[in-house]
Amino acid sequence: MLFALQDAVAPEGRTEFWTEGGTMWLPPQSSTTAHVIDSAFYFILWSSTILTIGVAIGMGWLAWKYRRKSHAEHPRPVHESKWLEISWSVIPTILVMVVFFWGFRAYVDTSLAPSDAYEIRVNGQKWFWTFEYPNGMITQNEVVVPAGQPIKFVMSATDVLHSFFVPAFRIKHDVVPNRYTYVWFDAPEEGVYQVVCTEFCGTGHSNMGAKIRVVGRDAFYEYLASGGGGGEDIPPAEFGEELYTSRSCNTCHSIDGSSLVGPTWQGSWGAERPGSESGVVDDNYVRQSIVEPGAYITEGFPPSMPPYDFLTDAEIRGLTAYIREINGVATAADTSMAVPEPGVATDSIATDSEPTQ
Ligand code: HEC
Ligand SMILES: [Cu+2]
Repeated sequence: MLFALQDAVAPEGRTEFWTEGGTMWLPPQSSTTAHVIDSAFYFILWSSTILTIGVAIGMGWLAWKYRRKSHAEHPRPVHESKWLEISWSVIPTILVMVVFFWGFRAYVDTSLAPSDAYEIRVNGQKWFWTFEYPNGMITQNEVVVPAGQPIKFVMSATDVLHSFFVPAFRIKHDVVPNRYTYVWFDAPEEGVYQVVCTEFCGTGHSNMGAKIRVVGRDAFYEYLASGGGGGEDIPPAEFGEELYTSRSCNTCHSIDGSSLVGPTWQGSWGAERPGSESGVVDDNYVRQSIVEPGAYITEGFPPSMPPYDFLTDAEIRGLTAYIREINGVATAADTSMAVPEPGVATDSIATDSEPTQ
């Protein structure tokens, strides 16, 4: 059973998860509010540790001291001790009040986003995360944000309950269909931070991760202006291979012949699709399947593919080239640079010749 569950996720499409740095207990504190959460955690951890050890030692000592020493011995009745009773009521009350105010402060700090926070919409779906910027740009499983700027995520889900957790930022919140929930953070350091889904949401749950890339302000605006695109400097089929994971096609389409939520791409090129406009899997069929999946439903599969109408032409071209490549029918244009660098002859890229300079 366990193996069957693992097999349901294409192995080549597995998300890498990692943590770096931090202490034995916790990952590094990479947001401005992380230390409030940690200090409350450490206070509870150490006061519980001290109390537990104290109670255990006291218990052992009393058990030893008041053990029955002979059969003739009769225990004397114990009378109340006011001081003892007051202290075991008052000390724990003080402790829990400290924990309450400490925790409340951490809660308020992490729940109320500053009013100048930059808003990004987040959508959770089996089994990937989609991010939408204020300018309409959409990315999957990766979101780029500026360092030193409060960022507010307005989150919702398409299908079932998910939970958005960024360990290094100490933020975590349920992501629910038909309702908005929020998290915010301010990450002062540039770097890459792991997001995990921490609510069991189906077979692909353990593979439902995303990365938050915190970059400098200039790099961020450059990224926004570029539309998050890329793909200009690699062959289309290679770009398509990247998109296969970064756009989460891999959560539903395998390339090894196994059926996931959607049909496998292995052997699909040129396959007959009776009733569709072109009748076979070709350029137009793939484009329509991506942009308007509801227009034709492949027999035997649910109509559960989300429309990817926000992909650029270059991205659709890349994905189509990639599908051709894994079917062994890639064209020369699929596997070579579409736009040669200025001043470089195309065949010097195609062959392995030494750079002439
Ligand atoms: C949530 C699951 C899901 C995701 C994510 C998904 N698809 Fe699909 N896809 C499906 C399902 C289910 C079908 C079959 C039903 C249909 O035709 O809409 C399908 C059908 C297709 C087909 C037609 C396949 C055939 O053999 O007839 C293509 C091509 C396709 N998807 C491409 C993509 C691309 C490219 C991506 C990523 C950008 C993607 N899909 C992401 C679920 C998904
Ligand atoms: Cu999930």
